[in-house]
Parts: sequence; structure tokens; C-alpha cells
Amino acid sequence: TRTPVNVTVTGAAGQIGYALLFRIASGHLLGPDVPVNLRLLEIPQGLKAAEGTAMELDDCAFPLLRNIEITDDANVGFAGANVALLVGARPRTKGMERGDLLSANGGIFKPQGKAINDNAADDIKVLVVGNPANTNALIAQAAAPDVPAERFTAMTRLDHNRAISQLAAKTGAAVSDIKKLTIWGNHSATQYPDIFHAEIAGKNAAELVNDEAWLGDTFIPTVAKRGAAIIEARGASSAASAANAAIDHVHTWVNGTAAGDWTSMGIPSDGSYGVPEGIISSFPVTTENGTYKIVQGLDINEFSRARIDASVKELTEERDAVRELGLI
Ligand code: NAX
Repeated sequence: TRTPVNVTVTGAAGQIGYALLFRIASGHLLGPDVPVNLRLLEIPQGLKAAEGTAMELDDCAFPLLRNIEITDDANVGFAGANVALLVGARPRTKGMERGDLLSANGGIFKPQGKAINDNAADDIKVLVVGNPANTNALIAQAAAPDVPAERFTAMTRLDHNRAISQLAAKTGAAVSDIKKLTIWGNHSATQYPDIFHAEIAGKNAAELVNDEAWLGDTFIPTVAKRGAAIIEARGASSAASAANAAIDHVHTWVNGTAAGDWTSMGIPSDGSYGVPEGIISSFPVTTENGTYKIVQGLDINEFSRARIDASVKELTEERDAVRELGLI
């Protein structure tokens, strides 16, 4: 039998946490033959609810779930962690400026990055879900100098999945026929869902759609503003779909992309496609044996260039702001 993998989830008592933990414990994160230990990290006010969730996890009698530990101490929460899902964050509240938001989240992600640095397993993989996800990941990464920078990633897989679904609806294609879609940039309203290299049953998606007005006026804003539309309809922000995307992100990272396809991940830039080195930006990536590679050599047309640049500009501004705040 395999050694259990230690999976840490922060914000475990929140709504994404509730949708996420049962799927991790049932084997959807890592695979149907991989036992897991769960570490639930919460703030003191969240501990009791996390204990309730742990009771329900017990009651599922998941064959793959070995043990559950609940803590408000990051050093304990990340001890021996192989996978860390950083979900808990400080949301933007009314009247909050970007600087306030970034410094409040710096107060969470800087100490968590240090706790990962000091306590996690050597093969630690980190996914930041809590917003602003890309810059929170940058803060955590900067606080973990002993962990290879590429282990810190931010979630744009929900945007990726949303874009596939919108494209399937527009073209009448099956979701499973859509490949090579890309989310570029920030997980924010400036993100750029790119269909120019996407394929639908082997044919170029942009050529099939052949409707630049739909692309600019409908597709891109629908994907970018989907989070707000969910809040409007549901009265609460995306939870199950966000948890599903976190599962997809880690599963793909660990188990690889399919031949002839790629995925989107927020990762530290190596300078590819003119994205400044070091910022955590979304790219098309392939994965194999637990590592990822940026897909190289894609032609970037003018339409795409302008949108990638706009999102990257927002990321460099966020980076400059957290640098000024002494968070990186
Ligand atoms: P909830 O408010 O339901 O849950 C957050 C939980 O985090 C709470 O239980 C809180 O006690 C806990 N928490 C706060 N600070 C913590 C800390 N320092 N350590 C440990 N736990 C802490 O939010 P939820 O709906 O679950 O969303 C979580 C985050 O995901 C938010 O930042 C949200 O903006 C972000 N999202 C990111 C998405 C993405 O695609 N990257 C999409 C979905 C979601 O909006």
C-alpha cells in the first residue's frame, strides 16, 4: 500500500472548504489508490465548524482517508504537507482600497508561506485559491525561499473550465471535444480567455466561431464576470465549482495533461510571452510527472497581445504594491 499523502486545506470551514474536503477524501484529488491525511487550518473562530466538518468526514467512512488534524497553528497545519490548498483569505469588503486588501492578505499569506518553508515536505505543491490569488501566491512564495518558486501556483482553472463551457454552449460541441483553451494573466476581471489556439473536435475554435464581436462583447466578459453572475443568482459566491477547479488543478499537476491538450495555471513567469519574470500569471501549460512546462511557440495576434498585456499590467501593479508594503 502507498504512503498517505498529507493534504493541508486552509479556510477549511468555509464554503469552498466544505465542497472540497469530501472530494479530496474520496480520492478525486490524487487518485483512487492514494490514501490521504487531511490537515485543516483555520482561524480560532473557524475551528468549531471545522470540527463539525471533520465529524461528517468520519461519517463517510472513506476508505482512503487516514486521519484528520484540525489546528489554528500554521506550523502544525503545514507539518509534512505534500499538497497545500490555500483557500482561506481576507475578502474585499465595502470601501476597501486595493492597498488595504493586499496588506490584509499579506498578513495571512506571508506567515503561511514561512510556515510552509519551515514545515512542509520537500515535494510540497501549493495552490492558492484565496483572492487576490495570483498576488497572494507571490507573497507566500517570497516568504518561502527554501521551496522552489515553481511550487507556488494560483488557480485560474475555474476560469478555464468556465471558458470551455461557454465555448461548448456557443458551438453546440461537447465539452470533451474542446482542447487547448488558455487563460492568460490574472484571476480577475482583466483575465484573457484565449480561443485562438483552442480546438473543437480538432478544428480551430476561433475559425469555427468566426465572430470577433461575440468574442469581445460576449465570451470574454461572460467568463471574466462569471463570479459576479453566480453571486447575483445564488446569493453566495462560487463554491462547488471553485472546489472542483481546485481538484482539477492539483489532479492535472500531479497526474499530467492528456496528449494533444493543455491546461491553464497561474505560475511564476519565466519571461515567456513577454510576461515579466517572477510575477504569478496564468499560462498554457502541459504537465508530466508532477512538473509543468509553459507551452512555447504560440503565435500571439494583436487582439490577444493587447489583452494579455492589460492583465499582466495589473499583475505588475499588484506586485509593485506588495513590494512597497514590504510583503515580498
Ligand atoms: P468563506 O468566507 O466561506 O471561507 C473562508 C474561510 O477561511 C473561513 O472559514 C475563514 O475562517 C477562513 N480563514 C480566514 N483567514 C484564515 C487564515 N488566516 N487561516 C486559515 N483560515 C482562514 O470563503 P469561500 O467562499 O470558501 O472562498 C475562499 C476564497 O476563495 C475567497 O478568497 C474567494 O475570493 C476565493 N475564490 C477564488 C476563486 C478562484 O478562481 N481563484 C473562485 C472562488 C472564490 O471566489
